[in-house]
Amino acid sequence: MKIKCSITATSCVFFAEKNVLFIISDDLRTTLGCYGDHLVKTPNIDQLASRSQVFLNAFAQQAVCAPSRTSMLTARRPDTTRLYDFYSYWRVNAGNFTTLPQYFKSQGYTTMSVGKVFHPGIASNYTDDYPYSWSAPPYHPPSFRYEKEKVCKGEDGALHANLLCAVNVTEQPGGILPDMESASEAIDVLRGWQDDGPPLFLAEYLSLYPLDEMSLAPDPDVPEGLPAVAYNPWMDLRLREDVRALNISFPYGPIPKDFQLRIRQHYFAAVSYLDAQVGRLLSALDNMGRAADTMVVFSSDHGWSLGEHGEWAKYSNFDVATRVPLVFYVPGVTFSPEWLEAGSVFPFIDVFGQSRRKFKGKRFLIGYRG
Ligand SMILES: [Ca+2]
Repeated sequence: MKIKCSITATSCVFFAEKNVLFIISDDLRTTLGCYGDHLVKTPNIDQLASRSQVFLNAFAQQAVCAPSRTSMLTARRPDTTRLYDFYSYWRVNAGNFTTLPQYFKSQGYTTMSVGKVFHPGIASNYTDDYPYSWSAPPYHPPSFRYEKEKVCKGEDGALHANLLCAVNVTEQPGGILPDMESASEAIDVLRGWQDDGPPLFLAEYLSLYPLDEMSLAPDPDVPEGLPAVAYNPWMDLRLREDVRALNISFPYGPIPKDFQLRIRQHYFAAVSYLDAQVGRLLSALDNMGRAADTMVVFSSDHGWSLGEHGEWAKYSNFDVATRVPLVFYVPGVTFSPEWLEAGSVFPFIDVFGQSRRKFKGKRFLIGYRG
């Protein structure tokens, strides 16, 4: 079987010389236990990292989804793909470049895409570059259509399009969320795993991060003398109803401190939720007996500022916005299932049921401090 699967926050590409499971998250900075973060709880990604080579200095070409993903998938910089925004397709606008999945496909692999691998829309010709890159039409989770809808229950009991949006999943349209649908589809592609699924209350993930334990970014102020061109005024946050209601001055803010703490809390909760989706996928892979013949790559399209330098979200060139996790699990190279005395390679770890733990790779010790 030649399968290739990626799951982004959450998407799936598969590639059996070795299968390749390529997981590319969205907007995920290196706020992960395996990158030395002491606060965030990411046991499943840390477990993967403990069996992998972890690259500590990986950076996106640009802290924007479409140029970063197009650059990585064509192995060309944005000044070659001529894409710095979301509004053109490289085969038309820059050159008929072969993509990474297209190369695998040309070598006889079946390549499949679940969720957001290419940036959707005109940047990938409204097809996610199918049929050039993929053996079957890419899967997009139906519930993604509600991304910008009013689905967040506010303190007034009404629904809003908020930034802070920890939801009860059963109350969401369709009773599901896009990452859950993508992870389930990816598992279906992997086949056969009886899946119990993660907890259904995203608000539960907030409980992992009590507000009184949150702190501001260590450098929360806009640097003195910062050239205006180096600053991005985080418009994607300002357009959200709850942020708009704060009437924050443009362009530098700042966001009130109590709201900053809540943004950080919600981001960490979202990272733990992502970790659960990655855990579901990896344990499904393992339960199928494919952990010994499948490479797993885990990365992100760019980072996300959480108040450092007075910045939020993506777009800027600060390292928190451009640095990404990059993890390669290569069976027989970074780890071999025979090295385990017993048990699974990727058992699912419930973040709610575990105390802090350390993972040690047999050959590649990672920088995790519990
Ligand atoms: Ca992104």
